[in-house]
Amino acid sequence: MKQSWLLIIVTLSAGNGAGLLINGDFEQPLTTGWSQYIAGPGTIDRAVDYDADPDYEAQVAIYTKGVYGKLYQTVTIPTIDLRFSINAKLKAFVNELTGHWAGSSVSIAYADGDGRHLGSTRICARTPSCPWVNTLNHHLIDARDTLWDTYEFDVCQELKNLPGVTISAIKKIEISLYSETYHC
Ligand SMILES: [Ca+2]
Repeated sequence: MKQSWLLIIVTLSAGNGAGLLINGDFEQPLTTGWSQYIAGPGTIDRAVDYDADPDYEAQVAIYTKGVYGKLYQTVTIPTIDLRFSINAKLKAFVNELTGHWAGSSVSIAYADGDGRHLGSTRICARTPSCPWVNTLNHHLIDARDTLWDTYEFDVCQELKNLPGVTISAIKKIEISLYSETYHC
């Protein structure tokens, strides 16, 4: 079994259009701007042929049970007046539904000045038993399909979906590309 997500480009930009992420188009090695963690069998890499265009895409792919992988970057934000945009392909599969689940996501975590997560928006593909749910602090946006799609929103508008988050406390945003499986 394999589940994965792929990403062409991720941007987080201020009102003046200035980008806040380093290497959000993955044209430089993943060690530029990004950190990564993977527990168990899986792959975090970049390649030009995950999509037909000539540019690079990044991938996090997880192959077996009880594993997660994460490619992430944290930025200090000057304001929540930000525009978030990704072009991503999200997939999650399990071989057997009972007792097994998988989820793949691009997560935007809202954090305080010490990096503590206050809540998140998660654009995701998930199998039926995946425990990711909407709460006052977490908002899920289901992937439209398993094709390349663009997802974008204004952060200040999106925060209306997260009534549990104290907006004035948000000082940082962590963008992560995250896949997780359980007993697959
Ligand atoms: Ca490409």
